[in-house]
Amino acid sequence: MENEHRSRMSGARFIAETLKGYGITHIFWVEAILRRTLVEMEALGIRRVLAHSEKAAAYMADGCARASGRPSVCMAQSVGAANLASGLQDAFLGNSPVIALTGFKPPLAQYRHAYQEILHHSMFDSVAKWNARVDTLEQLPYLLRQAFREATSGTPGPTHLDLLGYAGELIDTAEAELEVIVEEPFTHAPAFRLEPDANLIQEAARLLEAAERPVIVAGGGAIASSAGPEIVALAERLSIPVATSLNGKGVIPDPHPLSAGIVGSYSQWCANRIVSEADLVLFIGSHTGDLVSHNWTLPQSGTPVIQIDIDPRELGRSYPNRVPLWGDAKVTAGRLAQAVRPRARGGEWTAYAQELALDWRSEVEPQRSSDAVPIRPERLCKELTDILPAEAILVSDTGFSSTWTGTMVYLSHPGQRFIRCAGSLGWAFPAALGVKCAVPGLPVICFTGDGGFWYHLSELETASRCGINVVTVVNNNSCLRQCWTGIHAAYAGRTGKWEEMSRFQGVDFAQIARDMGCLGIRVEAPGEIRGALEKAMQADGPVVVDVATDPQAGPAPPWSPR
Ligand SMILES: Cc1ncc(C[n+]2csc(CCOP(=O)(O)OP(=O)(O)O)c2C)c(N)n1
Repeated sequence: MENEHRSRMSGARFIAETLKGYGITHIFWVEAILRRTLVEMEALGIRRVLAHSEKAAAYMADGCARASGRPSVCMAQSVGAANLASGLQDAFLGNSPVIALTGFKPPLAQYRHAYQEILHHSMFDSVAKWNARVDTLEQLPYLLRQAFREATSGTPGPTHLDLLGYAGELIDTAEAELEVIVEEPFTHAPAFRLEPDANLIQEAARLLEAAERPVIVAGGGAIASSAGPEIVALAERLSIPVATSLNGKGVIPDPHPLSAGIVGSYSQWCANRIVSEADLVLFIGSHTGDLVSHNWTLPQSGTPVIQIDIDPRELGRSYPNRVPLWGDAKVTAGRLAQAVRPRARGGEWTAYAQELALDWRSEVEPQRSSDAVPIRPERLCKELTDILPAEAILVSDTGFSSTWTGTMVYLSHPGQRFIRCAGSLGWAFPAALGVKCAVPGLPVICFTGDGGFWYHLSELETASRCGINVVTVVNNNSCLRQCWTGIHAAYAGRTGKWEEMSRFQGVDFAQIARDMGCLGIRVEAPGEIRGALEKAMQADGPVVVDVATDPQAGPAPPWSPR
């Protein structure tokens, strides 16, 4: 940080060069924010993706970050800040390194009814790991680098910088002596691959060797750390079944004999049973929240637990740890795999776990191959499994969408990836656009219900305008199907217009897609799905495959030990 490395430059130039240096390739925003910076970005070759809402811009950045393993940036002006904050919720829940930039009016405008201005800063407290205000350009170099450090280190997550000026203009038009510094470790997440304590590795290895019914539960942290090969190696050395959370799907290929399936509330019953019967659980990169544990009933209380996490504050949060392993998932699973003495558990446990997984598959196969009209979502998932390219990324919305894709689409190639909404309905479509921006050469397929797709339909125009060629498959049952059970329970036998709480008018999304400049294909019979998907995968533009499915079809309720 010698003075001679500094030069006089505008905030705009500084921000654009710094983002470029950190590897930012795309910017997702809604006008009007940091206009001069956007001009500088164009000159530096950063792709500018103008979205139709701030929430969608945040989702795009989120998808881009999750797919690339690098920070991604979204921006909004002051009156759009609340919308942007609402969009950061999924990045926060999904541990995604999104950096959000907003503007705020100067102090003299505050507290006196300034046009379009509220105190929005604290809205980011709940959705950002770190939330700071930039009052002068001189602060910016420190705070911008801090935003990257905070986003990428430990458990990744969103950060927010609020810049002076409703559009941040008092920062980007200002000039100062500045130096562009890029700290390489924080250009990606994980920023550091922390080594675990060697003694604790030995302790964990002995416990794993001695257990009769061990199981691994791998979460999103395992995916973020690319720990799949090490986890599979460890599992194979000790013949340990591997269950995953939805976020962990893909850690082990679905057809692998040690794959136990998806555990939790949106799950396959085989995985829930295997985890409930385990005598030792190794959590790897899992937040052990209510979804993966089916409301903390899996594993059963009292089951010994070993946990690997990049953030020591997670070790034992919901399950006291027999051995806590603070470290990067990939490195730590690799160390464990080296430390254990191979044990072919040939015995009953592995065979039993395999049998349960196969039983689950046989049980759902009739639905997966069903020729029924209207189409069963399981059949749609089977067709997706069959056409999914070896390097494809499947992006799923929340609710039944993630249950259908998580449990009924089988990933058999190590290059196939699954990225799922952390909970905000409507996330998948804009997020998939961000994913595609991160990996333009790979096929990206979005799976959403119609309820989810309605949220951000306008981004079809963005996809078409910016040439973001995502294939969006709409499981169109003209209703919010997941809500039916709760709605019927609320009626508790009373008569009334329950449909008003969840039914939509039937709409042909393929037609809407065509009107927005995309290719639209409507599917109404099971036999048409395959051809439609193949055509979509070959298309030279964004595609919507609108599949009319059976509103009566819902996944089986989760298996519970209670
Ligand atoms: C922002 C937000 N609002 C509401 C919900 C609650 N919710 C979860 S799933 C769901 C219905 C989803 O409907 P659709 O996308 O059509 O899929 P389906 O259940 O019909 O398969 C709703 C309303 C949510 N998860 N997120």
